[in-house]
Amino acid sequence: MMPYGKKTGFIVLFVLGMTLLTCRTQTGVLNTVYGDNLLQNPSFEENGNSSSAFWKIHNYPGFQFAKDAPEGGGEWSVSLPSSWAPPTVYISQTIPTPPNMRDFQFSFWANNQVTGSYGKVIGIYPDTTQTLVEVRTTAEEKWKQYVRAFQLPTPAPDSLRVELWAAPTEIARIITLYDVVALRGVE
Ligand SMILES: [Ca+2]
Repeated sequence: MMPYGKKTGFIVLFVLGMTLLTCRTQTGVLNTVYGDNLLQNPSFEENGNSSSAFWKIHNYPGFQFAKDAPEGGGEWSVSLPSSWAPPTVYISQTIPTPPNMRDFQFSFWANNQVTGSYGKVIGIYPDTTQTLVEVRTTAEEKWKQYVRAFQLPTPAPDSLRVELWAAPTEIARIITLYDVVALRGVE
């Protein structure tokens, strides 16, 4: 019969081994499918308060938030009003292009009353810019997630700018809510 100490040691080692195996599998899934979100403040909030940190607001002095968010999006979202065509109101965040990354996934949640608001990723070169992906939303009047994959052109741009635009419309007081914006490298 196996001595008590040796048996306990075997069980401890077995459990430890299984735990390590499980952790490695979970990490492997995270690493091989999608990397971490490259954007800062993707949910427009910090410690339960709304926040525009890391985002640049264009042509909208009365920047607002809505206490409305999709599942997993905390409490707040950003609220952009419609403007007459061509649209002028948008927010953006620019990041340096990560080295050795070519394939990306761009995703966001939107809740809007009219079709036409859109998110896009722009590649920025020293003397020009290029739209890499543009995702138009549909009129849902409820939260919907939009996901799109794209690949960097060659040569790769110096930086990437994520833009979220309000819809162009003549109807007053139409707003688009955005939340949980993500730009991830696909490995
Ligand atoms: Ca949020």
